[in-house]
Amino acid sequence: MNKFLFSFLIVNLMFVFSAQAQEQTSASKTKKKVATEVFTVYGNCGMCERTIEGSLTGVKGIKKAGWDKDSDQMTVSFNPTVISFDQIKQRIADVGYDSDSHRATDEVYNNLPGCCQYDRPVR
Ligand SMILES: [Cu+2]
Repeated sequence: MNKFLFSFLIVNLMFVFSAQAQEQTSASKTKKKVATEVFTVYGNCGMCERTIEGSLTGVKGIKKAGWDKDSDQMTVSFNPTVISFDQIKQRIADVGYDSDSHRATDEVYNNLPGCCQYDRPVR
């Protein structure tokens, strides 16, 4: 096991324990809200997948984020009291990817690797 993987596992473990502790202390208050949205994000390949998902990795309020390159479908589970659906789509646009409602700037799009310059939706 390499060092990176090991520290990654430790961080995950700590997260699980702190999440459990948090759940116990807030159990009497309101239940944790998690929303899940499925929407289209335009892209091409596995590299796009890493960039798109990477834009939400480690972001506060994001529980799960996965993009499927065959269907262009993005599935995000998040806590809407921490991050909005709009902010999520904006983060994806900020790394170069158009969604059904948010568009990347031409500058960021043009800086994507050639293989990742997907056909943009007509606007
Ligand atoms: Cu790509």
